Amino acid sequence: MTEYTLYHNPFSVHSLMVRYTISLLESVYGHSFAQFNLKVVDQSRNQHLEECFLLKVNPKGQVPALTSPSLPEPITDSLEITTFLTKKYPGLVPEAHRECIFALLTELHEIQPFSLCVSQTYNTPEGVRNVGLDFLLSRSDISDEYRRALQFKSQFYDSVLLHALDDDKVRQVELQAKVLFDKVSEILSDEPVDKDPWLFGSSAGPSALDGHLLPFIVRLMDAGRSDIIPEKLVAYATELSRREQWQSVTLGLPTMQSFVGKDQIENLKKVMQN
Ligand SMILES: N[C@@H](CCC(=O)N[C@@H](CS)C(=O)NCC(=O)O)C(=O)O
Repeated sequence: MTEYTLYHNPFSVHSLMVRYTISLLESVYGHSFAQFNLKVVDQSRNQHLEECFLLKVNPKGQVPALTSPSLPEPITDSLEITTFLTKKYPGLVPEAHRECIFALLTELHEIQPFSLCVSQTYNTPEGVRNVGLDFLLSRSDISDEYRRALQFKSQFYDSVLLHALDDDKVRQVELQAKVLFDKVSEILSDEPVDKDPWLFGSSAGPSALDGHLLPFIVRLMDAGRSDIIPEKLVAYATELSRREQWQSVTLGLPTMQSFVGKDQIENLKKVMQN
């Protein structure tokens, strides 16, 4: 059986997208289709900025990342991880919906969830500074190789997150999310939601789009942004998030660290790695 290591964080929406997709794959293929060892990267302790993580796992300093002796190099993006998994295990991409699934997944991943889920209080006139990164870069006792890795990460951070909370960016991301939700609402099957409410209907079963969309919607709901989610999709997410496949990923806890107690977080970190 192929063994993989998934670097993740229990409160990272992109990590949840991959973990929920794996959980759906397990429900299609049974637990023995591949082995995923989980490693928690505690971003609140800057573990994503550690030398060995940046040099050996993901130079972008983000989760999720998938490694395996069977891979030539780590896969460092949630959509790329899912695309790789569905090539090997195509059960979540029914042929009839393939094109639609990948088109909407691509659109979903053009949306920056940070802009919708993080409080404006983190913004400053210069943007959202990454204090941990600035501190590490100010140290004089680090290797040249590590400094170069931190500089790369810093440029990457500035290009994706520094201005993520600027007003115009937030408005743009809200609009992107609404446009996507309208498209998804149109394809969402009209079967009663308490049947299996998968996007393409209960007979098509779970798709990779369900795998990424549910964590995104649940995160927005947790962040108090239900105002931009159509009621039909709130009902879809509420129903799916009660089910075993989601509960086994989140252990029934909210997707935002600020809503979870310190003890629960320590416990989560122990349970969510093997
Ligand atoms: N495009 C990437 C985005 C990954 C991402 O933004 N990860 C966040 C957590 S959800 C992260 O690690 N942020 C820390 C940082 O960028 O410094 C993906 O889809 O995997």
